[in-house]
Amino acid sequence: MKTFAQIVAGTLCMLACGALGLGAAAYAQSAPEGQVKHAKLIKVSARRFVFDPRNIVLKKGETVDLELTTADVLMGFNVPDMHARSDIPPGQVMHLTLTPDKVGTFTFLCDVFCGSGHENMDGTITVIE
Ligand SMILES: [Cu+2]
Repeated sequence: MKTFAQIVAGTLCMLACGALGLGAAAYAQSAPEGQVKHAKLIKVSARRFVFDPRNIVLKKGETVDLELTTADVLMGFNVPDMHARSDIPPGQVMHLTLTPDKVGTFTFLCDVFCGSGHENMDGTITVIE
């Protein structure tokens, strides 16, 4: 039988886990190449200190597979509002699956320091209805 303390702890955990889920604007999943299928592919290439493309338009509820590569050094691709990120190691093709569930404009950025200019390495994801 559960003690009162165990029940309280379990309830608090459920509340905390629920709170973590709120505020995310997408379901996100990072996976090695070859594991993502049936999603629209969008190629995003990084190099010091830009992403190409810098503006990505997605449809709410439509799953996309972002194919991430870097032309030079290790980069990070991070969409804080969607709780989504992936490293982009040189010579590798990374995949980040997103299913946006909120309309709006969300910033993505490089979160691995890659030199002076790194601070300005960002772009936007615009989610439309
Ligand atoms: Cu960087």
